[in-house]
Amino acid sequence: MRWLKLLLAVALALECASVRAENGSAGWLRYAPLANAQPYQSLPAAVVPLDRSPEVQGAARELTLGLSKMLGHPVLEGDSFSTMPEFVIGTVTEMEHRFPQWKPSAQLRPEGYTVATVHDGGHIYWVIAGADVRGALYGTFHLLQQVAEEKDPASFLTVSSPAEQVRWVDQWDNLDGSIERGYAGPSIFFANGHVRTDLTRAGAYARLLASVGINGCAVNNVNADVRMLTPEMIPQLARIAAAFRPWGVRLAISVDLSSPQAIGGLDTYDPKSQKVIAWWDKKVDAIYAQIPDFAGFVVKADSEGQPGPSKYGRTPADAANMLARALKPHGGVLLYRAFVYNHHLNWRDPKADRGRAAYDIFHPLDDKFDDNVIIQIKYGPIDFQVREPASPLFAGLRHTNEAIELEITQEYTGQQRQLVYLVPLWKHILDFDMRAGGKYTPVKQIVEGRSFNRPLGGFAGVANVGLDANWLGHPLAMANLYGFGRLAWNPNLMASTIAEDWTRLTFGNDPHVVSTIDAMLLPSWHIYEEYTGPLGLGTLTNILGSHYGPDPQSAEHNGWGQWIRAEHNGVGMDRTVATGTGYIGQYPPEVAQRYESLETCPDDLLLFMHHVPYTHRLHSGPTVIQYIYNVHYAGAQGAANYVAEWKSLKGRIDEPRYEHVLRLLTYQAAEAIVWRDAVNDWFHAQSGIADAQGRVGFHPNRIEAESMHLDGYVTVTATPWETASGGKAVACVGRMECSATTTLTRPAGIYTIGVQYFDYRQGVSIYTLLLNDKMVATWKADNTLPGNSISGDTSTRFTLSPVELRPGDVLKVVGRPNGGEPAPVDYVEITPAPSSSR
Ligand code: GCW
Repeated sequence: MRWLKLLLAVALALECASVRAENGSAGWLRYAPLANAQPYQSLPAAVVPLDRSPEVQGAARELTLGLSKMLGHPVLEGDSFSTMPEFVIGTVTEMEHRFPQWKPSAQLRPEGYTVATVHDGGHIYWVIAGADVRGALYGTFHLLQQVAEEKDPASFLTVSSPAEQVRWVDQWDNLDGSIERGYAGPSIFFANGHVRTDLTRAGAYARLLASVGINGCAVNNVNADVRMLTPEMIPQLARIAAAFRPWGVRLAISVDLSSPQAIGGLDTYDPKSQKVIAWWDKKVDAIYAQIPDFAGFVVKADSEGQPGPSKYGRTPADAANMLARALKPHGGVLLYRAFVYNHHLNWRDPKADRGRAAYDIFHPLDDKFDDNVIIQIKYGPIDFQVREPASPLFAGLRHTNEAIELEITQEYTGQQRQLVYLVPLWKHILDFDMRAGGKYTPVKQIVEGRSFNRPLGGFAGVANVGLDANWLGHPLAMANLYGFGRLAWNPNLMASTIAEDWTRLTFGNDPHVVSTIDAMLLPSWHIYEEYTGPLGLGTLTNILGSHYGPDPQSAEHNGWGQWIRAEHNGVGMDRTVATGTGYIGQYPPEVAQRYESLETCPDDLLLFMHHVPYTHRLHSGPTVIQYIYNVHYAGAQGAANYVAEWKSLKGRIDEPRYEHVLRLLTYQAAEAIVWRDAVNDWFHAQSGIADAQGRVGFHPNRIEAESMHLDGYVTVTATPWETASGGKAVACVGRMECSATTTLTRPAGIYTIGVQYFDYRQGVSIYTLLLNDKMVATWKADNTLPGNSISGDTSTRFTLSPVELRPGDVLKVVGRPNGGEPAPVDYVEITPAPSSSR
């Protein structure tokens, strides 16, 4: 017995230590044992579900599981006749029946909940009552999260209703299991043209989504596969719907408008054709026969090569209404994406402007859409750039339902290899006051349906989680998925509140951990903007390929319309009404006036709205060109600081997640330097204006590989040139091994040696660093970066510190190519080691 007690104590102590190894699969639902469970000992130790719905049954299971784990004593399911204190979960109606003297303290909207205490028969019951069964589930998760954050039990008592009705995530999963713009492994839903047999992860995903109030998920790519609607697929989709159902997440799918022709054997897909209409009606009936709670369709049409109504001279309203009418009798909704534009624009035409497209196409159709159609609008007029203004279409539709589309997957914001907490960006857009009709009309209230009195509205977030254990690849990226759900429920929450909640749930309540991680999350959007594309330029990434590394030139001279119009004298898109594309005129007058004038246009959108000389002075003081240089240095420094900040957490969080994040942040710090130098060098070349602080193009600590003594290595040019230091690098082609050697001249001292090299997606080259013929380091180029060439997509750094160096020391980099990767090297950088590392 003594032994047993001892064992138990040891097990509990191990369990209590916040440093248990974790792989991130639990997300923010870890239910880690509380450091001090004392304040919660008075909570009931039994849970009673009042109905048999899967949602309420699931809620009861979740509560018993979560509380048992956190409080360290068993919490069990009770029975409804017990007179012991209990948690009671159900709908308001059921609760009023059980406790006739009780009423919710405020009116709940659908899916809302209240958590309250009821005194009955001398006992205190904790009531979790939903407006409906989903509400009861959301209330349960709310309570669990309050406990996990060690909040005062008095704060558990609340009344809460969702602001938005449609709170969906979209997944861009393909039937072959790949995910468009997914950065965390293959699809959790599909493989080899079918729905996966094992849908465990789909259920686990729905649980995470439910815990932040998400109520729908469109599971396949908006570039939809016509096979989604084949008779064989529908029962497979029904299995996903079944995995979602206990968590109140309704299944939706994206559809291809040409399906009646592509798989239906019709000779047309004209939305006005009677046979096409009949085809869709029948198809929708067939879906509902197997998936009675099916949520609806998402449609991408006439966009980036997708078929659409324009083929028959029909409008988006014709197509949307046709589908909406098929869905309507079953209670389904139709989300039609406003991301419709011509990607063959004429770059030479100064009036051409992709930014105008959504408004130009959809504004004239306002009041033509049925009431179960929702227009799904990307937050900005271009495409999820690091900064854009709020889309003018939000104020351009006043008789049409609207949803905002946000991108949780970090397509243009570092692809989950870099830390970018996107909630502040989303908040910035949601809080933006469009001044429609001269009134306070922030985007958040428009999509809520409040501003223009619409029956429906909401949020759609492109999430793209994958089979990676931790869902999104970067452990810190989960703050974005979490934050999306929280904002869709309540867009008035502050970014800092969301960050703190997420951090506590994900890494525990140690105040140093919480304050450190929050201090990293909160400025990270701005830092990323600084070292990529400031002043409204957009991300300045390679828009023709990976959307990852720097490549400002790729924006120009093509039909995609992400132009920045940088030339020798100036930069920026002139979108004014007076002299430009007229885009600014799409905003309500007060906003338009602010953007139109250089006097009032905010600096952070200046180059989105205006073309100005590089010497134009910003409101904040510096010239445009000097600002570009400055913030690239500031941003890269900001990214470098993350590493030190994170290191202060060693031992305070579990080792696997600590190490994983550290690796990513170390990589990010180096990638920020690649961005800094590429963008600055490119603007330097364009403008011919020197950096007033003498930094750009001047790197006294660098030794370029091409200037070293080369054995086997040959000099090659990077594409684009600015992504290698000095435009050049060396590659080992046709040899087993190559080397680059240099004799150092730096004064004796303690240094950090950085070797900048290129790590292709393919191949695992091996590098060795020798000092005076003695090996000091060796590493493998085994990262999976998005490219197979010498560019900013693949540039990366190996760092060794501290190293003692003397003048005359001989430093040699040896590269062994592998699998088509020629062990390329850009430069070696030797900087004094920080005193802390010595
Ligand atoms: O941002 C672009 C992406 C495409 C995507 C498209 C869209 C699914 O690069 O991959 O296609 O937007 O939103 O439809």
